[in-house]
Amino acid sequence: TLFRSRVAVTGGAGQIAYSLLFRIGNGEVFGADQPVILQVLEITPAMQALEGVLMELQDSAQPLVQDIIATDDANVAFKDANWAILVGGKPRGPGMLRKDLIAANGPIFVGQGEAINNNAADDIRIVTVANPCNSNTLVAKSNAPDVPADRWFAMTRLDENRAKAQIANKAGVTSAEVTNVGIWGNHSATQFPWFDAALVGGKPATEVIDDREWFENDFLSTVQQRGKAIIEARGKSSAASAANAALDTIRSIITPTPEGDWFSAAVYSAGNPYGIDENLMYSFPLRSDGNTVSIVEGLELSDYAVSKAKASEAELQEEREAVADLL
Ligand code: NAX
Repeated sequence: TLFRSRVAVTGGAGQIAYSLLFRIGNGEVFGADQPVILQVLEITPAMQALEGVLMELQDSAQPLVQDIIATDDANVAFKDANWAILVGGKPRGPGMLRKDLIAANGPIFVGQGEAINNNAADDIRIVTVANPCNSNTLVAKSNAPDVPADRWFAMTRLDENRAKAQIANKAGVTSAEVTNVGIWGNHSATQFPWFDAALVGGKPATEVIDDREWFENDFLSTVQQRGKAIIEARGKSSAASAANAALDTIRSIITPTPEGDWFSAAVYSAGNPYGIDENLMYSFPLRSDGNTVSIVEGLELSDYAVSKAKASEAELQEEREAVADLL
């Protein structure tokens, strides 16, 4: 069946969108036969740059793209949208603390939450990329009371993909062989890329790579600090890999998860079976039946893993404090 999706993307003139928009237009996410309408939001000063991106989108002549709407009005961007990919936000400036970034971005997500609430289609689902993505999503969600809690996702898939790549590299296999990696907590340096249940070619990763020291030190810090390493190498933050992870996230949400495996994204934590604070956007291992996404139950966490998961929870609680007046 044809399902014409209206896909709203914010931050359309930015570097992630420069990869994301074209790949959505290619049919990589919603299907090679599924038409899409792109609804792209920018701030007024970036509308000229966005115009250039639109010209390039037109010049790509992608058969699935039925229409492209460019706007600086969130009510227009989210009108009847089936998906909203929230990429736009204020970047972290020099000397800016995480707390300052949260405070600077909070108000943006109040307005976007309201605009989603008032305009989006009934089946709207939201994936937030813009940092701090967990707390931005919490703010937007709090300002969109009519949108069910299970529609909101904040992206930790790039972290998952980075973790898989590190394990694959160490084991000398391709990433496709690595499954059951889970990201717990915040998309930040406190995230916990959980490796205890990870499999390499179906065997425990911790047996294939018999080096706990590596997992707890090099692996953990490489994944946690990867964003920074890319900025140092490239002079700009990760963009193509971030767009790729956003597409992976959507694909995982709308596709039944392979038997026994899981994927990660931050979801609203109410009712989670792991004793995490119930009012956070917190990343857990998830499964989808192709429509509904749920937290994987019954995973056994070591004391070490619990302490890591709790540390990230504590950071998210602090972030929530910083935006308390917007919730
Ligand atoms: P850019 O600075 O290149 O683009 C951001 C765009 O957002 C700009 O064009 C800006 O004008 C626009 N914007 C700002 N406020 C807006 C608003 N209120 N409405 C609509 N658009 C608005 O950043 P880019 O490299 O594309 O990164 C975008 C976001 O992704 C950043 O917040 C970044 O921190 C975050 N990331 C998140 C990742 C994740 O794994 N969750 C990884 C990659 C990336 O760092």
